[in-house]
Amino acid sequence: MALINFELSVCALLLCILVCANTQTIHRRFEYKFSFKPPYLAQKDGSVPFWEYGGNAIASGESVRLAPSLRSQKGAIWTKQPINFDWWEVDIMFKITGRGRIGADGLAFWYTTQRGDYTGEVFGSSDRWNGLAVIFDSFDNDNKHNNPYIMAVVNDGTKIFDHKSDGATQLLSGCLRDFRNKPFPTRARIEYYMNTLTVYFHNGMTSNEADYELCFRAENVVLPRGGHFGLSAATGGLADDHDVIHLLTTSLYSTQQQSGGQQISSDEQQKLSQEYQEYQKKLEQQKEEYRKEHPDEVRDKEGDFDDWFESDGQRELRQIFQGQGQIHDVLRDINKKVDEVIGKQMNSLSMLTAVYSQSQGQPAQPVQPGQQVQMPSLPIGRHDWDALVANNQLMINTIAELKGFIIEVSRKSDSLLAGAGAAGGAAAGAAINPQFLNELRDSVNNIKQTVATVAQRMTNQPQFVNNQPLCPEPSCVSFTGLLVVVAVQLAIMFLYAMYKERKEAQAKKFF
Ligand SMILES: [Ca+2]
Ligand SMILES: [Ca+2]
Repeated sequence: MALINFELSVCALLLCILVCANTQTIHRRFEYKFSFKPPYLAQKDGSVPFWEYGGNAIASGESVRLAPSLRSQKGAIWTKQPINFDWWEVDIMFKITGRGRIGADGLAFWYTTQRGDYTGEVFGSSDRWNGLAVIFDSFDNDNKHNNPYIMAVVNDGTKIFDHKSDGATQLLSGCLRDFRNKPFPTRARIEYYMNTLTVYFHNGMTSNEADYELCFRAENVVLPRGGHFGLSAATGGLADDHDVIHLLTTSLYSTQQQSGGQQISSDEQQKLSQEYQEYQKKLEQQKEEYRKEHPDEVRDKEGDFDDWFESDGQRELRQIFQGQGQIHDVLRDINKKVDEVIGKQMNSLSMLTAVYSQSQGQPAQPVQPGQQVQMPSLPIGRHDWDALVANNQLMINTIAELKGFIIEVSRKSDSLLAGAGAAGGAAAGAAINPQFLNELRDSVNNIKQTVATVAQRMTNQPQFVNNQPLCPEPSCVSFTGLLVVVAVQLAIMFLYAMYKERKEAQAKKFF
């Protein structure tokens, strides 16, 4: 079996060389010596092939826990060998989880000339590193509410990382992304190709491979050659679990590199294809022998071709996932639109607040910077204002008239009472003549008419201006006036009844 495997890999390599020599695209090669992934990430003795780890890091078959959710933990994992290619792409799948609303400290990906110390000060690795750090900083040290943050920091081995400012002055570039407590593992793809560093981030809200988003791209990044890859994490007073599920490295080669570095002459090409043919013949022979020796196993192996075709269940599952992906896209669009609507509503609200403050005679609330609020024209127009003033004048005049009548009525009732009190008997009866009675009746009628006119005028006037009820001071006073008038009217009726009663008594005396 081992021989067949070896033959296969040699053939694959030869094929690759032949094919790649003629292609124009970027050549990619998976670097298994600089990668780890489940299952069997760690072997039975706990070691991870081609990697070494230390500090508080623990490796299992499924993941590497760089730092557990305990206070002041530090751990890291590093490649044993330095890399032997210039350009690369590293895909990291990780989970940072914790019970707290805030976590600490974070996780870092390294590409450095030397492996870091497991007791280092920067997210579980050494300070003054030479190379690149891509840091996933959970904790907001400078309290600027800008964490969790993803950033790249390039160091030449002299700089000390400034934790107090979360590296704000030292970072090459970065993006604000939440990577804690996500339903699916979060992922980062770090690409260094032709001195351009690009970081993509997958926020772990779906398991869809296509959901990577650009975090940042930085050009003219010069990193030292032949560095080590590493991952580290640390906790502080607050703590998260920092688990890395996989790290997959792919080396990248440009077409020029390929044609320049591995130029194959036509003779060599012929020779290689001859070798390839021979290997293939050998392989076929060996396969044939193997089939003769193990007829049962061979049938099983050939059955593996079924794996290339999907079953109904698999197809259904794939369709469900695709559907979910589409739903996710639609939701993202809706989310964007809802944000727009909320923005517009906020704008309207601030405008309304400004108008209300103005109508209350208070200065408008300060508008937040960047928020454009267009002030509308005055809510009460000149026309409304004129109507209001005219109405007030009318009220004042009516009240003056009413006052006059009330004084007159009061004077006459006073004289009536005085006459009745002083003379008495027949003398009192003589003092009250029918003319006076008529005058009294006219006065009462006048008051009634005036009150009716006022009531009519008030109903004819607009009650509301721009939805605000009109209740200026004079109109409120007129209501009190109305009450007074009613009271006076009652008094007059009472007096008249008294007067009538006396007259009747006098008449009885005469007869
Ligand atoms: Ca921090
Ligand atoms: Ca911060």
